[in-house]
Amino acid sequence: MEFTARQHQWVFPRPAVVMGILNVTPDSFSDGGCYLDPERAVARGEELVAEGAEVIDIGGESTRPGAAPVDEAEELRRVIPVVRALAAKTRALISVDTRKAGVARAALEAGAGLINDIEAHRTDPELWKAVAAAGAGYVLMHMQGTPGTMQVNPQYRDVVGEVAAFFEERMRCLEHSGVQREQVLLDPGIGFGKTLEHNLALLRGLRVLSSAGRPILLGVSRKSFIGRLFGAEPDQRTGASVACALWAADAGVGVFRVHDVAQTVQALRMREILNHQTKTR
Ligand code: HH2
Repeated sequence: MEFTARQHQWVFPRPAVVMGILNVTPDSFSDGGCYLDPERAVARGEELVAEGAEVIDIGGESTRPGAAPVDEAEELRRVIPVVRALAAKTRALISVDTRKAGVARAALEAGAGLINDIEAHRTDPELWKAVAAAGAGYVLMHMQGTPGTMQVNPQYRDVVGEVAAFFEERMRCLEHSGVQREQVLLDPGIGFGKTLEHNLALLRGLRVLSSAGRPILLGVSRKSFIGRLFGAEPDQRTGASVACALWAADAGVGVFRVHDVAQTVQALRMREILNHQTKTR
C-alpha cells in the first residue's frame, strides 16, 4: 500500500513511521509553552529527527477540550517560520496540524508536505484544494463535535463501525476534490469526542479500521484517557503510550503521532526485530 506526500513516498508494510509532536502553542496539554520561541522549536524539531522521527507535526493551535480558538494571523506567525526552518534543515516530512486553509496553503509554500486536519475539512472546502494542488499528504481524522464541546456527552451506537463509515464517506468527498487515495492517512481521533470506553473500543477495533485499504495514523500519546486509567500526569504516561503503540502495530497501524519519540522508536524497532521485520545489522 502506497502513501505519497510530495517527494516522500512510503510503501507499507514497512518499519513503523514515528511522527514527533511539536506544539508551538502556549496551551497544549503536554508541551504547551515549551516551544513558543521559534529557535527553541526548531532545535526541538531537529532533536525529534535525531531520535528517529520521520515526520514532525507542527501545531499552532491547541485542540484539547475547551481550548481557546486561535486566529489565522497568530497561527501563521507561530507556525510558518518553524516550518520553513525545519524544511530547510532536515529531511523529515514536515506536517502541519491545522484546520485553516490559509495556514495549510502558507505551510505548503514554506515546505510542508503533509496537512494534519483534525476537522476533516468540514468547515472550509479550500483546504482540500490546497492539498490536491500541492500533491501533499493528508491526515483524515475522525472527531465527533468540535474541540470546544466534543467531550460534553459523546454518543455512539457502534463507535468502530461509525468511524469506519465516516472514513468511507469522507474519502469519497476527498477524491471529488482531487485528493488521491494515495495521499491519505486515516486517524480514528482518539480522545476527540470519545469517552474512555469509546477510546478503548477503537483501540481494540483497530484491525477493522486498518483493513480499509489506507494506512492508519494513531495519536494516543500521553492522552487523558491514560491519565484516567492510571491517575498519571501527562509526562508520566509514556509507558501506557508506548504499550498502545505496540498493540496498535500488531493490529496493522503504520504511523504513530507521539511526544516520546526515542522511547517509541526503540520499542517499535524491538518489536520489528522480534518479528524479523527489521535486520539487526
Ligand atoms: N491529537 C492531538 C492533536 N492533533 N492530530 C491527529 N491526526 N491525531 C491526534 O490524535 C491528534 C492530533 C492532541 O494532542 P497534542 O497536540 O499533544 O495536544 P494539543 O491539542 O493540546 O496541542
